[in-house]
Amino acid sequence: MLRLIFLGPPGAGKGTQAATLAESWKIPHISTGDLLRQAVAEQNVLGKQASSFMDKGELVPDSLVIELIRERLNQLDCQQGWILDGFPRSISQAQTLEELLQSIQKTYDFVIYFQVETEALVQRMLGRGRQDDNEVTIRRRFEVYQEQTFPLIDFYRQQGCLKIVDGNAPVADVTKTLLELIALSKS
Ligand code: B4P
Repeated sequence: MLRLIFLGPPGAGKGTQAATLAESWKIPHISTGDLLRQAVAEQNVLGKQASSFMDKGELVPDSLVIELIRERLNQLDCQQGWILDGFPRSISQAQTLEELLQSIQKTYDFVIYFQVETEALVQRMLGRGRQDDNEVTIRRRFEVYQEQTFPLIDFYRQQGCLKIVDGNAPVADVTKTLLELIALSKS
């Protein structure tokens, strides 16, 4: 059983690492970014509401994202754990998650904060070439991160569950560090 929250700036490697760890632990990788992009691709009601926020680099409104995550965490495959990638992204989302987990009598093992230098982040995202990876949107995503997501580092530090990982290292090295952290916490 493993429940993790991945926190970090845009392009920090949360999705990259979550995919690898989820596969080795056989647990779902729950990325709000991926779920939202899927809704946009399907052109469903949620996707139509979310796309304008995503294209501008803004956070999608809590009312939409929270419902999405509530439904996902209640699915059967989440019984054995999960990795939350990109949620929560604000103090209000973190508080909602605490309430949600309490209501289903679950908690998370710890929160991993991926620390990466800003210049490296910009280069990574420009190299990735997703629809929201243009320079204007990237700049706005960093501002939104500083304003709304960065305060979560203190929020989780105060709860004593924050682990900081150097996300500047090569992908395989970051994975190794994460696996060591998990092994240590389970020993
Ligand atoms: P996300 O999909 O979460 O996008 P991200 O933060 O840019 O991605 P991530 O950190 O996972 O980077 P990745 O591994 O791909 O969010 C997109 C948008 O969705 C948001 O702007 C927002 O609008 C909306 N949204 C999502 N969640 C929300 C929420 N909770 N509330 C409201 N709105 C929400 O890595 C990036 C690149 O770096 C890749 O190309 C990868 O190959 C490379 N890379 C990774 N690790 C590396 C390493 N160690 N070294 C070198 N390169 C590396």
